[in-house]
Amino acid sequence: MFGFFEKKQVLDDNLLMQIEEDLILADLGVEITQNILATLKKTKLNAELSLQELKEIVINILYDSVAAFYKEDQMFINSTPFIILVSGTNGSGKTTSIAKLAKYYKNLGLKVLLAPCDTFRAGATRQLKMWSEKIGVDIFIDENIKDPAAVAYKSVELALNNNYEILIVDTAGRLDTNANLMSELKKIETTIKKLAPLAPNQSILVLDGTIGQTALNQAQAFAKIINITGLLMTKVDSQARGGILINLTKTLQIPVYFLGVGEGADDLREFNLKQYIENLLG
Ligand SMILES: Nc1nc2c(ncn2[C@@H]2O[C@H](COP(=O)(O)OP(=O)(O)OP(=O)(O)O)[C@@H](O)[C@H]2O)c(=O)[nH]1
Ligand SMILES: [Mg+2]
Repeated sequence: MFGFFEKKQVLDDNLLMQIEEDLILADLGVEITQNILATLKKTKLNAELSLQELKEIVINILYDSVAAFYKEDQMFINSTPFIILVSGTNGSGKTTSIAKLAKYYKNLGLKVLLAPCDTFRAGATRQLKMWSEKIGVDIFIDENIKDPAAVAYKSVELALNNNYEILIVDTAGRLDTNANLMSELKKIETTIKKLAPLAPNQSILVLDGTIGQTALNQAQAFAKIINITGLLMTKVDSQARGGILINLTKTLQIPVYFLGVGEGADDLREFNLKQYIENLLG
């Protein structure tokens, strides 16, 4: 960001415009961008500004605008089974991310069960089963059940009766414009609550990191139907460069928990807000 900046420059309208353009291009969103510009105008108009000073102002505003949504131990397991519902559009990386999360929790010494609630796409259950075998965690399988909410129900029951500490629920990919599939997702959420009223303990929306600004609309649409509590952005293998994650948290008021950085089971990173903002500024 701010590649155009040379040594020290007088902060005039022209420079402000260039800064604004860069902030918008970085997908930070209008509100945060205007906030940064207002601060610059108020404190630095017509002053000589160095790139370092500019970066510091931007870093502080970015951090302050979303830090409140990032708490320590945000994925803390406060009850068992700790039920994580995973949703998102087709091919966003849900199933792969579930494999990564399963491994993450298994490595913490927790007993993990997977629920294959994608009964929609042929082969989806098999795909999750293959991951479960690879990672060495359990999966609920009943080929006769075709209703995803029923698979969810049975999986929660199994988790409750067998002292599983983590239950991760895979769901079919769906476009947020498909009302039928969105209400099916709502039904899965409601059904889980029948056996575990406080669940899902986390409801994670998986967003494809390559779709840019579209992620914002997707996230808003999902959040209207179910109670999303956190985000996982996939395919940011070559660094999530844009500011879209800040924009997402600011707009939806929910944190990003994890980043997917590859196709393997170990390619999961806990999201670090400070680091992300510093990388963003380069
Ligand atoms: N490079 C990269 N590829 C990923 C990442 N996460 C998932 N993928 C790939 O994205 C493709 C889709 O992944 P899935 O996990 O099957 O996605 P899904 O959301 O479960 O797909 P549906 O169930 O069909 O909606 C696969 O080829 C994955 O290997 C990631 O973090 N980085
Ligand atoms: Mg899937």
